[in-house]
Amino acid sequence: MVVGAGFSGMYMLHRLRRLGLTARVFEAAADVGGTWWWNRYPGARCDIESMDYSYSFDPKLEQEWDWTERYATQPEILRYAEHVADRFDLRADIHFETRVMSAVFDETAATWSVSTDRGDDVTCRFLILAVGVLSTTKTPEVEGLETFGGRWHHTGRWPHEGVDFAGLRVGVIGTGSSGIQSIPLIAEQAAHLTVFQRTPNFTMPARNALLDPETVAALKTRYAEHRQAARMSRTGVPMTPPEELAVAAEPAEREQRYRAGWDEGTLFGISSTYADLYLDKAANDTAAEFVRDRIREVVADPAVAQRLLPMDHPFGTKRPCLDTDYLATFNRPDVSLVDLRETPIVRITEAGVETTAGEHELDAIIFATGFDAMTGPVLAIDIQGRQGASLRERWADGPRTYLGLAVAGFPNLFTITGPGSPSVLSNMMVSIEQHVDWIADCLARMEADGRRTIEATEEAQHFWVAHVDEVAGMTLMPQANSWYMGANVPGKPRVFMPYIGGVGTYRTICDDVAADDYRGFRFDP
Ligand code: FAD
Ligand code: N01
Repeated sequence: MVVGAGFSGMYMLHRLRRLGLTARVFEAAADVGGTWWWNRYPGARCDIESMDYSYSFDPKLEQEWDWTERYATQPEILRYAEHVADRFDLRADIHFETRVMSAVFDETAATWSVSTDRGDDVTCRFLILAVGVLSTTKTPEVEGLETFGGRWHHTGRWPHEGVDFAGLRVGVIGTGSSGIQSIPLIAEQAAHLTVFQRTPNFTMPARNALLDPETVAALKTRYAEHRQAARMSRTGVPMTPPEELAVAAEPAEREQRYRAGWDEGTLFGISSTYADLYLDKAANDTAAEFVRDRIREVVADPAVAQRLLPMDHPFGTKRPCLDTDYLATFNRPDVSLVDLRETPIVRITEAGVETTAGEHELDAIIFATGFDAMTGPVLAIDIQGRQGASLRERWADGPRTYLGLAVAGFPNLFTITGPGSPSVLSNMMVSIEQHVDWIADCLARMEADGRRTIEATEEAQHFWVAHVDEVAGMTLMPQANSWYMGANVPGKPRVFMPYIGGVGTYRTICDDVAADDYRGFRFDP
C-alpha cells in the first residue's frame, strides 16, 4: 500500500506493478499530482529547471514530453502528472479522496492494518509513505481568524476555481517562496496589497523564459548522460562542485562570480561559486552582502529596502527563492510592506489584521505561511509498530530514521524522501526516483529470497541520525530559524531534518548498504 499520489506515489505504483506485486495507492486529493494539485496560487511554478524537474525513469516519456518554459507553471506541471497517470494507467489502482488515518503493525501476521477516513480497513505487507514533505499546511494560530469578514486562503490549499482579487484590499502574510512567487501577481490585480513580513528572505531573479525548441532538442539528445550526472551530483542538478574559497578570493573577482551567478537565474548560481559559502560565516557574508546590494539597487525607497534586507540568517540557510519582479513590486504605489518584527500581529479582526501599530483593513488575507515540513504528513497518521510503539512518541524529540528510508521498530514501512535523506535540499525528482528504485529493488530481493519482513536496526539508525546531525553541524544551516529545523512550527523539536551530505554521496551509501545484504537492516524469514 502506498499513501500519496504525488510524483513519489505515482512512480512507486508503477515500479510495484512491474515487480508483479498487487499495489494500491490512497490519496486525499481528488486526482494525481500532490504538491501541484494543491498549490494553485498565482505564480506557482518550479524553481528547478523543468527539464531537470521531471521523471527520468522512462526514456520515451522524457522524449515525448515538451516543457514550454524554463521554469514550468503549476498548471503545466499538473498536466505532466496527469499525462504520466494516463500513459501508465495509474489511476486504476489509486483511491482518491481517501485519507489514511492510522496504521498498526500486526506482529503475528507481519502485516500492516491501515484505516482511512472513508472507513476502509486494509491489510498489506508493505506500507510505503509517499505523503510528501511539504503537504501539511501551517496556518498561524492567530487569534480572531474566525471573525474575519472577508475571505482567506492558504497558498497550499488554493481554490480550484481561482481567486479574483480585482478591486480588493489584500494582505499576504509570509515571504517564503510561496509569498515571493504570488505577491507580484496579486499586486497586479488587487486595489491595494499589504505584505506582512516576519523575516526577509534572500531571493534572486529566476530569469524565466520560454524554452526554445533547439535547446530542448539538444538536451534531449544527451538526456541519459545529463540525468546520470544529476544522480551523482550534490543537489540533483548537474554542476561542477566549486573548490576555491570565497575568503581567499580578491573582492573584484568574487563580485564578478556572484554577478555571473545572479545573472544565471538558478537556485545554485551563487551558492555554487565557492566551496566555503555554507561552511564559513565570513565567506557567506560576502555572498549575502552581494544579494543585499541588489535589493538596495532595485527597491526605490531606502526605508522599504532596509526592511527587505535579510540580516538574521546566513545566505542559503533558509531555502532561497527565485522570483519574477518580487523586489520591484515594492516600488508600486499600491503595495505596502509591514515589518512584523517592528509591529507584530495582535489579532485578526472582522475588518482585517491588527498589529501593534493599528488595524489594516482588508477584504482578503492570503496565508503564505508554509508547512509543517517533513515530519508533519507522516505524524498526521497514527502509526504503531512493534509492541504498539507509537511513531509520534518515538519522534517526540525529532525524527529518527535509517537513511531517511526506514524506522527501527516499524518493519516493512518505508518513507520516500523522509527526514534523514537529501530530500528537500535536492532536486526532488532525482531523490524521489532514487528512493523508489531502492525500495523496489529491496522488495524484489525479499521476494526472491523468501524474506517476510525488513526492519532497520536501532544501532544503524543511531549511527545514521548522529551522522546526519554531525554533517549538518559542520555547516551554517542550523543557524537559521528555518523549516528545515522545524523552527516555523511552535513546539516542534529543533532538529536539522534533511541530510546535507549530497545527493551523489548519499546514493552511493544507499547502494553500498543494499550491496552489503542491506547492512543495518534485519530480515525475518
Ligand atoms: P507531494 O507532491 O506532497 O504528494 C504527497 C501526496 O500525499 C499529497 O497529494 C497528499 O494529499 C497525499 N497525502 C499525504 N498524507 C496523506 C494521507 N494520510 N492519506 C492520503 N493521502 C495523503 N521541489 C523541487 O525539487 N523543485 C521545485 O521546483 C519544487 N517546487 C515546489 C513548489 C511548491 C509550491 C511546493 C509546495 C513544493 C515544491 N517542491 C519542489 C517540493 C515538492 O513537494 C516535490 O518536488 C514533489 O512534488 C513532492 O512529491 P511527493 O509525491 O513526494 O509529495
Ligand atoms: O513557506 P516558508 P513557503 N506570522 O515556510 C512566514 C517549497 N516551495 O510555502 O521566516 C507571520 O518558506 C514565515 O516567516 P519566518 C520550497 O522548498 C517552492 O513559502 O518563519 N509570518 C515565512 O516568511 C519552500 O522553501 C516554491 O519568520 C509567518 C513564510 O511565512 C517551501 O516549499 C514555491 C508566520 C513561510 O515561508 C515552503 O515555502 C513555494 C506567522 N505566524 C514553495 N508563520 C518554488 O519556488 C510563518 N510565517 C519552487
